[in-house]
Amino acid sequence: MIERTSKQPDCDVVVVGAGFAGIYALWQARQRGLSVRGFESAPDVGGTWYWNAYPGARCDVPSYNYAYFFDSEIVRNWNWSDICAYQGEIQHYLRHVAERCDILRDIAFDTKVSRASYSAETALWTLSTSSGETVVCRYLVLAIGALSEPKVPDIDGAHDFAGETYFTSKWPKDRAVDFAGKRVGVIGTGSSGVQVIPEIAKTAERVFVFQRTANYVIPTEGGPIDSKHMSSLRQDPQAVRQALRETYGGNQPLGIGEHRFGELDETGREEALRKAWDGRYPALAFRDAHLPEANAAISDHIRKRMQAIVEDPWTAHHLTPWDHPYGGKRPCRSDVYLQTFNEPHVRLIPLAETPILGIAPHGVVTSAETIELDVLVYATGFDAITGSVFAIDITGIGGRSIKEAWRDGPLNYLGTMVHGFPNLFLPSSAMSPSVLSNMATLAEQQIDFIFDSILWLEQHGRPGLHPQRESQERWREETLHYAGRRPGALTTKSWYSGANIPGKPRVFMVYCGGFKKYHDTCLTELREGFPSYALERQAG
Ligand code: N01
Repeated sequence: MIERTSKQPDCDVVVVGAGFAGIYALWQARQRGLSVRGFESAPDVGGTWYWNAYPGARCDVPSYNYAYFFDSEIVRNWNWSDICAYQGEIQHYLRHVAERCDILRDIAFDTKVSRASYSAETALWTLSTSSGETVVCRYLVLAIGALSEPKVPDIDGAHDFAGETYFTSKWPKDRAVDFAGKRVGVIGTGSSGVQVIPEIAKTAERVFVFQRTANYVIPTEGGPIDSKHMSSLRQDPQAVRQALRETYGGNQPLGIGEHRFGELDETGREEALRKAWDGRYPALAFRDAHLPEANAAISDHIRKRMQAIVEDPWTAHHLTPWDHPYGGKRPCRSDVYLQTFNEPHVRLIPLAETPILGIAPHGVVTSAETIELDVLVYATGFDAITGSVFAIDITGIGGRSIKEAWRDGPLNYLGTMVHGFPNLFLPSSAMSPSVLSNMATLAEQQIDFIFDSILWLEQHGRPGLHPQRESQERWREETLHYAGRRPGALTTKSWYSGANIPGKPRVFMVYCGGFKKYHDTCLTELREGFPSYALERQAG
Protein backbone atom coordinates (compact mmCIF):
# COMPACT_ATOMS: atom_id res chain seq x y z
CA MET A 1 0.00 0.00 0.00
CA ILE A 2 1.11 3.53 -0.73
CA GLU A 3 1.23 5.60 2.45
CA ARG A 4 -1.40 8.28 2.57
CA THR A 5 -0.44 10.24 5.63
CA SER A 6 0.69 13.53 4.14
CA LYS A 7 -1.84 16.34 3.89
CA GLN A 8 0.70 18.51 2.14
CA PRO A 9 1.37 17.65 -1.48
CA ASP A 10 4.86 17.65 -2.98
CA CYS A 11 3.49 19.77 -5.82
CA ASP A 12 0.18 21.09 -7.07
CA VAL A 13 0.12 19.25 -10.37
CA VAL A 14 1.68 16.13 -11.85
CA VAL A 15 1.66 15.80 -15.63
CA VAL A 16 2.32 12.34 -17.03
CA GLY A 17 3.46 12.29 -20.66
CA ALA A 18 5.43 14.84 -22.68
CA GLY A 19 3.73 14.83 -26.07
CA PHE A 20 1.60 17.63 -27.49
CA ALA A 21 -0.77 17.75 -24.49
CA GLY A 22 1.86 17.15 -21.80
CA ILE A 23 4.25 19.87 -22.95
CA TYR A 24 1.47 22.42 -23.06
CA ALA A 25 0.12 21.25 -19.69
CA LEU A 26 3.50 21.79 -18.02
CA TRP A 27 3.69 25.29 -19.47
CA GLN A 28 0.12 26.07 -18.42
CA ALA A 29 0.78 24.92 -14.86
CA ARG A 30 3.69 27.35 -14.58
CA GLN A 31 1.70 30.16 -16.16
CA ARG A 32 -0.99 29.68 -13.54
CA GLY A 33 1.53 29.84 -10.71
CA LEU A 34 1.20 26.16 -9.81
CA SER A 35 4.10 23.94 -8.86
CA VAL A 36 4.39 21.04 -11.27
CA ARG A 37 6.31 17.87 -11.98
CA GLY A 38 6.34 15.89 -15.20
CA PHE A 39 7.06 12.22 -15.86
CA GLU A 40 7.81 10.72 -19.24
CA SER A 41 8.62 7.09 -19.99
CA ALA A 42 10.74 8.00 -23.03
CA PRO A 43 14.17 9.67 -22.81
CA ASP A 44 12.88 12.71 -24.69
CA VAL A 45 9.72 14.68 -25.42
CA GLY A 46 7.44 13.81 -28.33
CA GLY A 47 5.04 11.15 -27.07
CA THR A 48 3.65 9.35 -30.08
CA TRP A 49 6.10 11.26 -32.27
CA TYR A 50 9.00 9.93 -30.23
CA TRP A 51 8.09 6.25 -30.42
CA ASN A 52 6.60 5.88 -33.90
CA ALA A 53 9.87 6.59 -35.66
CA TYR A 54 9.42 4.03 -38.43
CA PRO A 55 10.55 5.01 -41.94
CA GLY A 56 7.85 7.00 -43.72
CA ALA A 57 6.04 8.07 -40.51
CA ARG A 58 4.38 11.39 -41.09
CA CYS A 59 1.29 13.30 -40.14
CA ASP A 60 -1.57 13.54 -42.58
CA VAL A 61 -3.04 16.67 -41.02
CA PRO A 62 -1.51 19.87 -42.49
CA SER A 63 1.48 20.77 -40.34
CA TYR A 64 0.54 24.44 -40.17
CA ASN A 65 -2.66 23.36 -38.34
CA TYR A 66 -1.16 20.39 -36.52
CA ALA A 67 0.83 22.72 -34.30
CA TYR A 68 0.60 24.92 -31.23
CA PHE A 69 -1.04 28.32 -31.43
CA PHE A 70 -0.82 29.46 -27.81
CA ASP A 71 2.41 31.33 -28.54
CA SER A 72 2.25 33.49 -31.66
CA GLU A 73 6.04 33.64 -31.87
CA ILE A 74 6.26 29.88 -32.33
CA VAL A 75 3.83 30.14 -35.24
CA ARG A 76 5.81 33.01 -36.75
CA ASN A 77 9.25 31.49 -36.35
CA TRP A 78 8.82 27.82 -37.14
CA ASN A 79 9.05 26.80 -40.80
CA TRP A 80 7.55 23.47 -41.76
CA SER A 81 9.23 21.77 -44.69
CA ASP A 82 6.05 20.13 -46.01
CA ILE A 83 2.29 20.25 -45.60
CA CYS A 84 2.54 16.72 -44.20
CA ALA A 85 5.50 16.83 -41.84
CA TYR A 86 7.58 13.72 -41.13
CA GLN A 87 8.02 12.22 -37.67
CA GLY A 88 11.56 13.55 -37.11
CA GLU A 89 10.52 17.09 -37.89
CA ILE A 90 7.50 16.95 -35.59
CA GLN A 91 9.60 15.58 -32.76
CA HIS A 92 12.19 18.28 -33.36
CA TYR A 93 9.37 20.87 -33.26
CA LEU A 94 8.09 19.54 -29.94
CA ARG A 95 11.62 19.67 -28.52
CA HIS A 96 11.92 23.25 -29.75
CA VAL A 97 8.66 24.24 -28.03
CA ALA A 98 9.64 22.45 -24.81
CA GLU A 99 12.98 24.33 -24.78
CA ARG A 100 11.35 27.66 -25.55
CA CYS A 101 8.82 27.12 -22.76
CA ASP A 102 11.62 26.00 -20.44
CA ILE A 103 9.68 23.01 -19.19
CA LEU A 104 12.37 20.34 -19.70
CA ARG A 105 13.69 20.92 -16.17
CA ASP A 106 10.31 19.86 -14.77
CA ILE A 107 10.33 16.45 -16.43
CA ALA A 108 11.78 13.19 -15.11
CA PHE A 109 12.54 11.24 -18.30
CA ASP A 110 12.81 7.46 -18.59
CA THR A 111 10.34 7.30 -15.74
CA LYS A 112 6.98 5.58 -15.76
CA VAL A 113 4.16 6.28 -13.36
CA SER A 114 2.98 2.84 -12.33
CA ARG A 115 0.35 3.63 -9.69
CA ALA A 116 -1.91 6.53 -8.79
CA SER A 117 -4.30 6.44 -5.87
CA TYR A 118 -6.68 9.09 -4.57
CA SER A 119 -7.32 9.71 -0.90
CA ALA A 120 -10.76 11.09 -0.09
CA GLU A 121 -9.40 11.99 3.33
CA THR A 122 -6.73 14.35 2.02
CA ALA A 123 -8.15 15.02 -1.48
CA LEU A 124 -4.68 14.25 -2.82
CA TRP A 125 -3.23 11.84 -5.36
CA THR A 126 -0.26 9.67 -4.48
CA LEU A 127 1.84 8.31 -7.32
CA SER A 128 4.51 5.63 -7.54
CA THR A 129 7.11 5.80 -10.27
CA SER A 130 9.44 3.28 -11.87
CA SER A 131 12.38 5.05 -10.20
CA GLY A 132 10.95 4.16 -6.80
CA GLU A 133 9.76 7.65 -5.99
CA THR A 134 6.42 8.47 -4.32
CA VAL A 135 4.92 11.82 -5.26
CA VAL A 136 1.85 13.46 -3.76
CA CYS A 137 -0.12 16.05 -5.75
CA ARG A 138 -3.51 17.75 -5.84
CA TYR A 139 -4.21 17.49 -9.54
CA LEU A 140 -3.20 14.67 -11.83
CA VAL A 141 -3.09 15.23 -15.59
CA LEU A 142 -2.57 12.01 -17.55
CA ALA A 143 -1.45 13.31 -20.94
CA ILE A 144 -0.64 9.75 -21.97
CA GLY A 145 -2.11 9.73 -25.45
CA ALA A 146 -4.85 7.73 -27.10
CA LEU A 147 -2.53 5.59 -29.24
CA SER A 148 0.41 4.80 -27.02
CA GLU A 149 -0.13 1.28 -25.71
CA PRO A 150 0.96 -1.09 -28.51
CA LYS A 151 -1.27 -4.05 -29.25
CA VAL A 152 0.47 -7.24 -28.17
CA PRO A 153 0.61 -9.59 -31.18
CA ASP A 154 -2.04 -12.24 -30.68
CA ILE A 155 -0.49 -14.74 -33.09
CA ASP A 156 0.69 -18.23 -32.11
CA GLY A 157 4.44 -18.59 -32.09
CA ALA A 158 5.16 -14.85 -32.33
CA HIS A 159 8.00 -15.21 -29.83
CA ASP A 160 9.58 -18.10 -31.75
CA PHE A 161 10.59 -16.04 -34.78
CA ALA A 162 14.35 -16.27 -35.18
CA GLY A 163 14.83 -13.28 -37.48
CA GLU A 164 14.70 -9.58 -36.68
CA THR A 165 11.41 -8.28 -35.26
CA TYR A 166 10.26 -4.67 -35.24
CA PHE A 167 7.16 -2.79 -34.14
CA THR A 168 6.21 0.43 -35.90
CA SER A 169 5.02 1.70 -32.51
CA LYS A 170 8.45 1.19 -30.86
CA TRP A 171 10.88 1.71 -33.70
CA PRO A 172 14.60 1.68 -32.83
CA LYS A 173 15.90 5.21 -32.38
CA ASP A 174 19.59 4.47 -32.10
CA ARG A 175 20.21 2.99 -35.58
CA ALA A 176 18.77 2.75 -39.06
CA VAL A 177 17.19 -0.63 -39.72
CA ASP A 178 18.74 -2.19 -42.81
CA PHE A 179 16.33 -4.10 -45.06
CA ALA A 180 18.69 -4.40 -48.02
CA GLY A 181 18.70 -7.86 -49.55
CA LYS A 182 16.26 -9.20 -46.93
CA ARG A 183 12.90 -10.94 -47.11
CA VAL A 184 10.58 -8.77 -45.04
CA GLY A 185 7.06 -9.54 -43.83
CA VAL A 186 4.78 -6.75 -42.63
CA ILE A 187 1.67 -7.59 -40.62
CA GLY A 188 -0.92 -4.81 -40.61
CA THR A 189 -2.20 -2.38 -43.19
CA GLY A 190 -3.54 0.54 -41.14
CA SER A 191 -2.01 4.03 -41.30
CA SER A 192 1.36 2.80 -39.99
CA GLY A 193 1.58 -0.19 -42.36
CA VAL A 194 0.58 1.96 -45.32
CA GLN A 195 3.39 4.39 -44.55
CA VAL A 196 6.16 1.92 -43.73
CA ILE A 197 5.60 -0.64 -46.51
CA PRO A 198 6.70 1.61 -49.44
CA GLU A 199 9.83 2.59 -47.49
CA ILE A 200 10.75 -1.03 -46.78
CA ALA A 201 10.12 -1.92 -50.42
CA LYS A 202 12.79 0.57 -51.51
CA THR A 203 15.62 -1.72 -50.41
CA ALA A 204 14.21 -5.11 -49.38
CA GLU A 205 14.71 -8.09 -51.65
CA ARG A 206 11.11 -9.23 -51.16
CA VAL A 207 8.20 -7.75 -49.24
CA PHE A 208 5.19 -9.79 -48.08
CA VAL A 209 2.24 -7.72 -46.89
CA PHE A 210 -0.09 -9.63 -44.56
CA GLN A 211 -3.41 -7.83 -44.81
CA ARG A 212 -6.34 -8.80 -42.61
CA THR A 213 -8.69 -5.99 -43.65
CA ALA A 214 -8.29 -3.77 -46.69
CA ASN A 215 -8.44 -0.06 -45.95
CA TYR A 216 -9.36 3.02 -47.92
CA VAL A 217 -6.19 4.72 -49.14
CA ILE A 218 -6.54 8.28 -50.43
CA PRO A 219 -3.91 10.77 -51.62
CA THR A 220 -1.99 12.91 -49.15
CA GLU A 221 -1.91 16.66 -49.20
CA GLY A 222 1.90 16.51 -49.09
CA GLY A 223 3.99 19.15 -50.82
CA PRO A 224 5.31 22.64 -50.20
CA ILE A 225 3.26 25.01 -48.08
CA ASP A 226 1.73 27.95 -49.90
CA SER A 227 3.69 30.95 -48.62
CA LYS A 228 0.66 33.25 -48.90
CA HIS A 229 -1.38 30.91 -46.74
CA MET A 230 1.41 30.76 -44.16
CA SER A 231 1.78 34.57 -44.06
CA SER A 232 -1.93 35.07 -43.55
CA LEU A 233 -1.89 32.52 -40.75
CA ARG A 234 1.06 34.30 -39.12
CA GLN A 235 -0.61 37.69 -39.17
CA ASP A 236 -2.90 36.81 -36.29
CA PRO A 237 -2.22 33.34 -34.84
CA GLN A 238 -4.58 33.96 -31.92
CA ALA A 239 -7.47 34.56 -34.30
CA VAL A 240 -6.61 31.31 -36.09
CA ARG A 241 -6.49 29.55 -32.72
CA GLN A 242 -10.02 30.67 -31.92
CA ALA A 243 -11.24 29.92 -35.44
CA LEU A 244 -9.93 26.34 -35.29
CA ARG A 245 -12.10 25.75 -32.24
CA GLU A 246 -15.15 26.91 -34.17
CA THR A 247 -14.80 24.17 -36.79
CA TYR A 248 -16.02 20.59 -36.92
CA GLY A 249 -12.60 18.93 -36.89
CA GLY A 250 -10.17 21.49 -35.50
CA ASN A 251 -8.70 22.23 -38.94
CA GLN A 252 -9.04 25.19 -41.25
CA PRO A 253 -12.08 24.37 -43.40
CA LEU A 254 -11.39 23.34 -46.99
CA GLY A 255 -14.95 23.60 -48.32
CA ILE A 256 -14.42 21.53 -51.46
CA GLY A 257 -17.96 20.24 -51.96
CA GLU A 258 -20.15 23.10 -53.10
CA HIS A 259 -23.41 21.16 -53.47
CA ARG A 260 -25.54 18.70 -51.59
CA PHE A 261 -25.65 15.18 -52.94
CA GLY A 262 -29.40 15.35 -53.71
CA GLU A 263 -29.01 18.59 -55.69
CA LEU A 264 -26.81 16.97 -58.34
CA ASP A 265 -27.56 14.63 -61.22
CA GLU A 266 -25.27 11.73 -62.13
CA THR A 267 -22.90 13.93 -64.15
CA GLY A 268 -22.76 16.56 -61.43
CA ARG A 269 -21.95 13.92 -58.81
CA GLU A 270 -19.16 12.46 -60.91
CA GLU A 271 -17.74 15.93 -61.42
CA ALA A 272 -17.93 16.68 -57.69
CA LEU A 273 -16.22 13.38 -56.87
CA ARG A 274 -13.47 13.99 -59.42
CA LYS A 275 -12.86 17.49 -58.10
CA ALA A 276 -12.70 16.29 -54.50
CA TRP A 277 -10.25 13.49 -55.40
CA ASP A 278 -8.06 15.96 -57.31
CA GLY A 279 -8.26 18.26 -54.27
CA ARG A 280 -7.05 15.28 -52.19
CA TYR A 281 -10.13 15.25 -49.98
CA PRO A 282 -12.51 12.80 -51.64
CA ALA A 283 -14.66 12.67 -48.51
CA LEU A 284 -15.53 16.35 -48.99
CA ALA A 285 -17.18 15.88 -52.40
CA PHE A 286 -20.58 16.94 -51.10
CA ARG A 287 -21.68 19.37 -48.42
CA ASP A 288 -23.75 16.59 -46.87
CA ALA A 289 -21.08 13.90 -47.28
CA HIS A 290 -22.14 12.31 -43.97
CA LEU A 291 -25.46 11.11 -45.44
CA PRO A 292 -25.41 7.37 -46.19
CA GLU A 293 -26.20 7.81 -49.91
CA ALA A 294 -23.49 10.46 -50.32
CA ASN A 295 -21.04 8.31 -48.36
CA ALA A 296 -21.86 5.29 -50.56
CA ALA A 297 -21.03 7.31 -53.70
CA ILE A 298 -17.79 8.53 -52.13
CA SER A 299 -16.83 5.01 -51.03
CA ASP A 300 -17.48 3.63 -54.54
CA HIS A 301 -15.49 6.40 -56.14
CA ILE A 302 -12.48 5.79 -53.90
CA ARG A 303 -12.64 2.04 -54.55
CA LYS A 304 -12.53 2.69 -58.32
CA ARG A 305 -9.64 5.11 -57.95
CA MET A 306 -7.70 2.63 -55.85
CA GLN A 307 -8.25 -0.18 -58.33
CA ALA A 308 -7.11 2.03 -61.18
CA ILE A 309 -3.73 2.50 -59.51
CA VAL A 310 -2.92 -1.19 -59.01
CA GLU A 311 -2.02 -3.01 -62.23
CA ASP A 312 -2.69 -6.63 -61.25
CA PRO A 313 -6.50 -7.12 -61.08
CA TRP A 314 -6.34 -9.80 -58.34
CA THR A 315 -4.15 -7.59 -56.13
CA ALA A 316 -6.28 -4.52 -56.90
CA HIS A 317 -9.44 -6.38 -55.91
CA HIS A 318 -7.96 -7.59 -52.64
CA LEU A 319 -6.53 -4.20 -51.71
CA THR A 320 -9.99 -2.67 -52.05
CA PRO A 321 -12.15 -2.30 -48.93
CA TRP A 322 -15.48 -3.92 -49.79
CA ASP A 323 -16.69 -4.63 -46.27
CA HIS A 324 -17.11 -1.16 -44.77
CA PRO A 325 -18.00 2.34 -45.87
CA TYR A 326 -15.47 5.14 -46.09
CA GLY A 327 -14.81 6.51 -42.59
CA GLY A 328 -15.96 3.34 -40.76
CA LYS A 329 -12.26 2.75 -40.01
CA ARG A 330 -9.60 5.43 -39.93
CA PRO A 331 -8.76 5.97 -43.63
CA CYS A 332 -5.11 5.90 -44.68
CA ARG A 333 -3.34 8.46 -46.81
CA SER A 334 -0.48 7.78 -49.19
CA ASP A 335 0.64 8.66 -52.70
CA VAL A 336 2.93 5.62 -52.95
CA TYR A 337 1.38 2.70 -51.05
CA LEU A 338 -0.88 1.24 -53.75
CA GLN A 339 1.77 1.90 -56.39
CA THR A 340 4.20 -0.25 -54.37
CA PHE A 341 2.15 -3.34 -55.29
CA ASN A 342 3.08 -2.76 -58.94
CA GLU A 343 6.66 -3.66 -58.04
CA PRO A 344 7.54 -7.29 -58.81
CA HIS A 345 9.11 -7.93 -55.41
CA VAL A 346 6.05 -6.87 -53.37
CA ARG A 347 3.30 -9.42 -52.73
CA LEU A 348 -0.05 -9.07 -50.97
CA ILE A 349 -1.20 -11.94 -48.75
CA PRO A 350 -4.92 -11.39 -48.05
CA LEU A 351 -5.53 -13.13 -44.75
CA ALA A 352 -9.28 -13.39 -45.38
CA GLU A 353 -8.39 -16.09 -47.93
CA THR A 354 -5.27 -17.57 -46.40
CA PRO A 355 -5.19 -16.77 -42.68
CA ILE A 356 -2.03 -16.84 -40.61
CA LEU A 357 -1.91 -20.11 -38.66
CA GLY A 358 1.14 -19.13 -36.69
CA ILE A 359 4.67 -17.85 -36.73
CA ALA A 360 7.54 -20.30 -37.05
CA PRO A 361 11.23 -19.62 -36.38
CA HIS A 362 11.86 -18.94 -40.08
CA GLY A 363 8.68 -17.27 -41.25
CA VAL A 364 4.93 -16.95 -41.27
CA VAL A 365 2.73 -19.99 -41.75
CA THR A 366 -0.55 -19.34 -43.56
CA SER A 367 -3.24 -21.85 -44.45
CA ALA A 368 -1.66 -22.06 -47.92
CA GLU A 369 2.12 -21.93 -47.41
CA THR A 370 5.08 -21.04 -45.23
CA ILE A 371 6.62 -17.73 -46.18
CA GLU A 372 10.30 -17.63 -45.24
CA LEU A 373 11.39 -14.31 -43.77
CA ASP A 374 14.48 -12.58 -42.43
CA VAL A 375 12.58 -9.69 -40.86
CA LEU A 376 9.07 -9.36 -39.43
CA VAL A 377 7.52 -5.93 -38.92
CA TYR A 378 4.40 -5.59 -36.82
CA ALA A 379 2.22 -2.62 -37.78
CA THR A 380 -0.57 -4.07 -35.70
CA GLY A 381 -1.73 -0.93 -33.94
CA PHE A 382 -2.67 -0.10 -30.40
CA ASP A 383 -4.89 -0.96 -27.49
CA ALA A 384 -6.37 2.43 -28.25
CA ILE A 385 -7.64 5.00 -25.78
CA THR A 386 -8.16 2.78 -22.72
CA GLY A 387 -4.90 0.79 -23.02
CA SER A 388 -2.67 3.61 -21.81
CA VAL A 389 -5.03 4.35 -18.90
CA PHE A 390 -5.11 0.71 -17.78
CA ALA A 391 -1.31 0.54 -17.98
CA ILE A 392 -1.33 2.60 -14.76
CA ASP A 393 -2.89 1.11 -11.63
CA ILE A 394 -5.35 3.92 -10.89
CA THR A 395 -7.66 3.85 -7.87
CA GLY A 396 -10.19 6.51 -6.93
CA ILE A 397 -12.69 7.03 -4.10
CA GLY A 398 -13.02 3.95 -1.91
CA GLY A 399 -10.04 2.30 -3.60
CA ARG A 400 -12.10 1.50 -6.70
CA SER A 401 -9.89 0.88 -9.70
CA ILE A 402 -10.47 2.52 -13.06
CA LYS A 403 -10.37 -0.93 -14.65
CA GLU A 404 -13.37 -1.85 -12.56
CA ALA A 405 -15.14 1.45 -13.24
CA TRP A 406 -14.61 0.91 -16.99
CA ARG A 407 -15.24 -2.83 -17.00
CA ASP A 408 -18.02 -2.39 -19.59
CA GLY A 409 -16.16 0.27 -21.53
CA PRO A 410 -15.00 3.80 -20.75
CA LEU A 411 -17.34 6.23 -19.05
CA ASN A 412 -16.52 9.85 -18.42
CA TYR A 413 -17.81 13.34 -18.93
CA LEU A 414 -16.51 15.60 -21.70
CA GLY A 415 -13.79 13.07 -22.35
CA THR A 416 -11.68 14.37 -19.52
CA MET A 417 -12.97 13.40 -16.05
CA VAL A 418 -14.33 10.22 -14.48
CA HIS A 419 -16.91 9.84 -11.70
CA GLY A 420 -15.22 8.58 -8.54
CA PHE A 421 -11.77 9.87 -9.56
CA PRO A 422 -11.69 13.51 -8.40
CA ASN A 423 -9.12 15.89 -9.85
CA LEU A 424 -7.89 13.29 -12.32
CA PHE A 425 -7.77 14.76 -15.82
CA LEU A 426 -7.48 12.65 -18.95
CA PRO A 427 -6.84 14.72 -22.09
CA SER A 428 -7.36 12.93 -25.44
CA SER A 429 -9.12 10.07 -23.75
CA ALA A 430 -12.38 8.31 -24.59
CA MET A 431 -15.51 10.24 -25.63
CA SER A 432 -13.57 13.31 -26.70
CA PRO A 433 -13.21 14.39 -30.36
CA SER A 434 -9.74 12.81 -30.14
CA VAL A 435 -8.65 11.11 -33.35
CA LEU A 436 -11.59 12.41 -35.35
CA SER A 437 -10.23 15.89 -34.84
CA ASN A 438 -6.89 17.64 -35.13
CA MET A 439 -5.11 16.27 -32.03
CA ALA A 440 -2.95 19.38 -31.67
CA THR A 441 -5.96 21.70 -31.62
CA LEU A 442 -7.61 19.35 -29.16
CA ALA A 443 -4.56 19.18 -26.90
CA GLU A 444 -4.53 22.96 -26.47
CA GLN A 445 -8.29 23.22 -26.02
CA GLN A 446 -8.46 20.43 -23.44
CA ILE A 447 -5.45 21.62 -21.49
CA ASP A 448 -6.95 25.13 -21.39
CA PHE A 449 -10.20 23.64 -20.10
CA ILE A 450 -8.38 21.51 -17.54
CA PHE A 451 -6.30 24.39 -16.19
CA ASP A 452 -9.31 26.72 -16.13
CA SER A 453 -10.99 24.01 -14.04
CA ILE A 454 -7.97 23.75 -11.74
CA LEU A 455 -7.87 27.51 -11.29
CA TRP A 456 -11.57 27.45 -10.36
CA LEU A 457 -10.85 24.71 -7.80
CA GLU A 458 -7.96 26.71 -6.37
CA GLN A 459 -10.32 29.66 -5.94
CA HIS A 460 -13.07 27.54 -4.37
CA GLY A 461 -11.27 25.87 -1.49
CA ARG A 462 -9.60 23.07 -3.47
CA PRO A 463 -12.38 20.51 -3.40
CA GLY A 464 -12.25 17.30 -5.40
CA LEU A 465 -14.07 17.74 -8.71
CA HIS A 466 -15.58 14.86 -10.60
CA PRO A 467 -18.57 14.41 -12.89
CA GLN A 468 -21.90 13.17 -11.61
CA ARG A 469 -22.73 9.62 -12.64
CA GLU A 470 -25.72 10.86 -14.66
CA SER A 471 -23.52 13.33 -16.59
CA GLN A 472 -21.38 10.43 -17.75
CA GLU A 473 -24.42 8.45 -18.86
CA ARG A 474 -25.71 11.47 -20.73
CA TRP A 475 -22.34 12.00 -22.40
CA ARG A 476 -22.07 8.39 -23.46
CA GLU A 477 -25.57 8.60 -24.98
CA GLU A 478 -24.63 11.78 -26.81
CA THR A 479 -21.45 10.14 -28.10
CA LEU A 480 -23.45 7.15 -29.36
CA HIS A 481 -26.08 9.42 -30.87
CA TYR A 482 -23.49 11.19 -33.02
CA ALA A 483 -21.69 7.94 -33.82
CA GLY A 484 -25.02 6.60 -35.10
CA ARG A 485 -25.09 9.40 -37.65
CA ARG A 486 -21.66 8.58 -38.98
CA PRO A 487 -21.75 5.93 -41.73
CA GLY A 488 -20.18 2.70 -40.59
CA ALA A 489 -19.18 3.95 -37.13
CA LEU A 490 -21.25 1.43 -35.22
CA THR A 491 -21.13 -1.39 -37.75
CA THR A 492 -17.44 -1.53 -38.73
CA LYS A 493 -14.89 -3.48 -36.74
CA SER A 494 -12.34 -0.84 -35.81
CA TRP A 495 -10.18 0.32 -32.98
CA TYR A 496 -12.59 3.26 -32.58
CA SER A 497 -14.84 0.78 -30.80
CA GLY A 498 -12.25 -1.59 -29.34
CA ALA A 499 -12.84 -4.30 -31.96
CA ASN A 500 -9.11 -4.78 -32.64
CA ILE A 501 -8.46 -6.16 -29.16
CA PRO A 502 -9.95 -9.56 -28.34
CA GLY A 503 -12.25 -9.34 -25.32
CA LYS A 504 -12.32 -5.54 -25.19
CA PRO A 505 -15.85 -4.16 -24.61
CA ARG A 506 -17.33 -2.79 -27.83
CA VAL A 507 -18.05 0.86 -27.16
CA PHE A 508 -17.61 3.60 -29.73
CA MET A 509 -14.98 5.77 -28.05
CA VAL A 510 -14.77 8.93 -30.10
CA TYR A 511 -17.08 11.93 -29.81
CA CYS A 512 -18.15 12.93 -33.31
CA GLY A 513 -20.52 15.79 -32.51
CA GLY A 514 -17.81 18.14 -33.74
CA PHE A 515 -15.11 20.19 -32.12
CA LYS A 516 -17.19 23.36 -31.79
CA LYS A 517 -20.03 21.65 -29.97
CA TYR A 518 -17.54 19.93 -27.68
CA HIS A 519 -15.71 23.16 -26.94
CA ASP A 520 -18.95 25.07 -26.30
CA THR A 521 -20.07 22.42 -23.80
CA CYS A 522 -16.76 22.75 -21.93
CA LEU A 523 -17.15 26.54 -21.84
CA THR A 524 -20.69 26.26 -20.52
CA GLU A 525 -19.54 24.07 -17.62
CA LEU A 526 -16.85 26.60 -16.75
CA ARG A 527 -19.15 29.58 -17.03
CA GLU A 528 -21.89 27.98 -14.93
CA GLY A 529 -19.64 26.63 -12.19
CA PHE A 530 -19.61 22.93 -13.20
CA PRO A 531 -23.32 22.05 -12.91
CA SER A 532 -22.72 18.51 -14.23
CA TYR A 533 -20.07 17.72 -11.62
CA ALA A 534 -19.91 16.89 -7.92
CA LEU A 535 -17.55 18.49 -5.42
CA GLU A 536 -15.83 16.42 -2.73
CA ARG A 537 -14.87 18.40 0.31
CA GLN A 538 -11.75 17.39 2.19
CA ALA A 539 -12.43 15.57 5.45
CA GLY A 540 -11.28 17.48 8.54
O1 N01 B 1 -2.91 0.65 -36.36
P1 N01 B 1 -4.32 0.12 -36.95
P2 N01 B 1 -1.93 1.74 -36.96
N1 N01 B 1 -3.18 -10.45 -37.61
O2 N01 B 1 -5.03 -0.46 -35.77
C1 N01 B 1 -3.78 -5.46 -38.38
C2 N01 B 1 -2.86 6.88 -36.10
N2 N01 B 1 -1.78 7.01 -37.07
O3 N01 B 1 -0.73 1.81 -36.12
O4 N01 B 1 -7.93 -4.00 -39.57
C3 N01 B 1 -3.22 -9.73 -38.74
O5 N01 B 1 -5.00 1.16 -37.73
C4 N01 B 1 -5.11 -4.78 -38.45
O6 N01 B 1 -6.05 -5.56 -39.13
P3 N01 B 1 -7.65 -5.29 -38.90
C5 N01 B 1 -4.19 6.81 -36.84
O7 N01 B 1 -5.18 7.37 -36.06
C6 N01 B 1 -1.78 8.12 -37.83
O8 N01 B 1 -1.73 1.53 -38.42
O9 N01 B 1 -7.82 -5.18 -37.39
N3 N01 B 1 -3.38 -8.42 -38.79
C7 N01 B 1 -4.71 -3.49 -39.18
O10 N01 B 1 -4.57 -3.70 -40.54
C8 N01 B 1 -4.36 5.32 -36.99
O11 N01 B 1 -5.68 4.89 -37.23
C9 N01 B 1 -0.83 8.27 -38.81
O12 N01 B 1 -8.30 -6.44 -39.49
C10 N01 B 1 -3.52 -7.77 -37.63
C11 N01 B 1 -3.34 -3.20 -38.57
O13 N01 B 1 -2.85 -4.43 -38.07
C12 N01 B 1 -3.82 4.84 -35.66
O14 N01 B 1 -2.70 5.66 -35.41
C13 N01 B 1 0.15 7.30 -39.00
C14 N01 B 1 -3.49 -8.44 -36.39
C15 N01 B 1 -3.39 -2.22 -37.45
O15 N01 B 1 -3.86 -1.00 -37.93
C16 N01 B 1 -3.39 3.39 -35.62
O16 N01 B 1 -2.72 3.09 -36.84
C17 N01 B 1 0.13 6.18 -38.19
C18 N01 B 1 -3.31 -9.83 -36.42
N4 N01 B 1 -3.28 -10.55 -35.30
C19 N01 B 1 -0.84 6.04 -37.23
N5 N01 B 1 -3.65 -7.53 -35.41
C20 N01 B 1 -0.88 9.48 -39.65
O17 N01 B 1 -1.09 10.58 -39.23
C21 N01 B 1 -3.78 -6.34 -36.02
N6 N01 B 1 -3.71 -6.48 -37.35
C22 N01 B 1 -0.77 9.29 -41.05
